[in-house]
This record gives sequence, C-alpha cells and structure tokens, in this order.
Amino acid sequence: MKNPELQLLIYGKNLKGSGLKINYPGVNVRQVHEVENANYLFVDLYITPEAGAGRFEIELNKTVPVKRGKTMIDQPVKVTRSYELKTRDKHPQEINSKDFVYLILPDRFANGDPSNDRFAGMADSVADRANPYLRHGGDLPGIQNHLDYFTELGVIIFWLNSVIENDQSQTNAGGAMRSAYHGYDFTDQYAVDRRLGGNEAYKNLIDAAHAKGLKIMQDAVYNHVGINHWILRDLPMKNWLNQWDTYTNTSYRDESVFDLNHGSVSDFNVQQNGWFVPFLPDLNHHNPFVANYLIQHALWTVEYFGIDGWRVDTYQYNDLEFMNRCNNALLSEYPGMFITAENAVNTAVSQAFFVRNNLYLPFKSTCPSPNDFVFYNAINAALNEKFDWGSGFNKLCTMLAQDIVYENPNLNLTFLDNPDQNRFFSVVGEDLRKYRQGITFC
Ligand SMILES: [Ca+2]
Ligand SMILES: [Ca+2]
Repeated sequence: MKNPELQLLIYGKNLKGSGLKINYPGVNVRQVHEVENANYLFVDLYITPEAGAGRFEIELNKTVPVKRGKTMIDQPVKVTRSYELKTRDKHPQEINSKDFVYLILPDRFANGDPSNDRFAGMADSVADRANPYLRHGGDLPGIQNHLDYFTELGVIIFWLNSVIENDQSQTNAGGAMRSAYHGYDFTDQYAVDRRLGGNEAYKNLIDAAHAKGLKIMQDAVYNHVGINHWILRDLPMKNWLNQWDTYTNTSYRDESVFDLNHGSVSDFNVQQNGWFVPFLPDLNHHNPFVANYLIQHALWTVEYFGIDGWRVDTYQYNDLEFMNRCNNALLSEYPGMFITAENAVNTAVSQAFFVRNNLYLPFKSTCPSPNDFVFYNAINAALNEKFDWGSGFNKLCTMLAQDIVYENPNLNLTFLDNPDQNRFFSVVGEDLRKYRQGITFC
C-alpha cells in the first residue's frame, strides 16, 4: 500500500500491561496504545516495502499473579494472534456516467441457497416470504445465478444494498415487527452476513461479475452501527460513540451543517452527533481509533473483495473532515475511484456542499459525486406536475442550470429510485411513456 501505516485492534481478556513482539521482515511495531478498557490494545505497525506476503504471529507476554499454596507468585502468560499480509491482486475499474447502475436488495432478489435463510444462533432467525417486513432468504449466490440477465438488460454496475452482517433483532416500527433485511445496521464490519452467503460468496459473486464485464459498487455506512455490534458489548472507550446524557436523535436537517450565516452550534451538534434512530448508535469520528477502524475497513474491502466504487450512506451526518480523510485514503491508493454521497436534500447548494464544488467556502469536500436527489425531484416534477412558468418541466430546466455549483456535474449519480423512494413506475402512475422519458432524462 502507498500508506505504510496499519493500526491493529487486538481484543482479549485483560491485555493491559502486555509486552508485544512481532518477528517478521518489514513489519515494525511503532506504538502500542492501551485504552480505557483493559481488554483492548491498539497497535501501530509500519509496513516497509520489504514486507512480503505471509503470515506472522503477534506475541503478547505478561505476568499474572497466581496462587501457589499459600503464596502468590508471578506467572508468565503468553498469548499469540495470527495475522496475514496478503498479495495485492485487486484493481478497481473506472466508473463513469455512461455506466447503467442496477440496485439490488440482496435479501429480496433471488434465493440461491435455501440452507442459509436462517441461523438459530442469530438475533433474528426468521425468514418468511409471506411477510413484507421480514427477511425473505435472498442471497449473493441468487444474484450470481442471474448475471446473464443483467448483461442482457445492459447493466454495467451492480449497486448492492449493504451486505455486511446485520445480526440485529427485529424492531417494532410503524406498528409492525421489522427485520434489518436492508443491511444498514452493521454488527461486524469484517463479515458479510451469513444469510447472504458470507465473505466467500461475496468474493465469488464479484469475481464472476468482473469476468462478465460488470462492476460492483458497495454501500458504506460510516455514521452509525447496529446496536448489536460486537464492539458495543464491551466498548474500548466511552467516547467510541457520541454519547448524550439523555437520548438525542439527529434533527435530519442538512441546513444545520452548511448554514454558515445563520446556523447555531447547538443545531449543528444535534444534527451531527444525535443518533439516527435509537437502535443505530452514532460513531464518534473525532476519536482517532474509530476513524482508523472505519478508514482501514474501507481499504480492506477494496483489497479483499475487489469492489470498484463506493456509495456512502447518510453522508451529511458524518464528521466531514473525517469523511475527507476517508475519501483521501481511498483516492490515494486508488486514484480516480468513484465515491458517491447519499444526501436526501432539496437544493443544489446543499447537495454541492457535501461534494467537490465551485463554492467559495472554508470547507471543501473531497467526495467526487453526489447521489443526485435534486435531479430526482426535478424529474418527478417534470413528469407529474402541470407545465407552467415555475412548475413541471421548467423545474428540470432550472435545476440543470444550477449544475454550475458542482466541480464535475457529469459525475453526479442520477437515479429514478433508490432504497428509500417508491418505485419510479409507481411514481409516474404506471405510465410507460413517462417511465421511458424518465430513463431518457437519467
Ligand atoms: Ca438463502
Ligand atoms: Ca453522526
């Protein structure tokens, strides 16, 4: 990697006070951080170009007092963990505005392996196709079985709703029990959900898709994790999360982030550090260990699975300096990589603030592309409102003229629907002419 630094999180019972040894050419231990919780060590490594692929042992040594007869003696204890440096063999492909993106909700597309539909040990062990709020058993092998279907449609990019493990209980929302089948409640960043087929199935799908000339865009969530995330059961430090004395929800108001003239610090803090919902705790990006954990996971994902682009969920709720660090880490290793930010906003200025733009403001985002919600709203107006001076098709013209605020509007990810919108065919009253016109605008 261009960046020679790597921070390992080591978890185990009472690791505090351990000596740490690694004996592997090119791998140097820079610093061992002890934190509030004695069960964690954060280890800074420096990997020189001489380090070859291979496996090495991390050796932890400490002495613990044990009782021998009537006296206490210090007994040496050694714990080892194995770590592997892999050969780099993945190369993200370029994504541009010519590529047709097809969004798949993996749980709902095709069930390629009924044996993985449910696992008794998971917090939600139900799969029931008759219930629209619960899991249906769809998985990554199911998608892989249909690759020819996509190439026949002219699809170039798959965008999968997040495939990362969501070992969350069902939640009661809107009067119904609901599963986290959508994938946005991460409980272990380094595991693809077993019900989708796990890490190997994701690797296999991506390799097979690449072999057919398809590309993969992955959904990323940096703002929050699911409340069943393994690390929440034994937090490394209290400020791993943005904690409040009493529960505080984000306001969801994007204006609080960019309103430099009239905004208040209080509104900004609530928007940024309030929780998305009570079961999605907000991560504290000002904690450097949290920031490293998330950034390294993004790099690992590209290297391990070979994804080609990122769609970043709930972008406006993240600390934006952290997001720049994360974007820059990816763009430094993979120049030109496509990263697109989700912000369900209503104005071009707001949308532009969160990406590379032509605005003269003290903060400059390094995210190359927005999911173009402003364009989406304008298409709906163009196809569904009465044509007049300020309505209908004129809204689309007005909106397109505002593309001057983006550094490169051709990177805007235009769309007709997404995981949070009604299906576009319904939005245009199931009128096939309007549907075709919408596709043409996109
Ligand atoms: Ca299945
Ligand atoms: Ca936040």
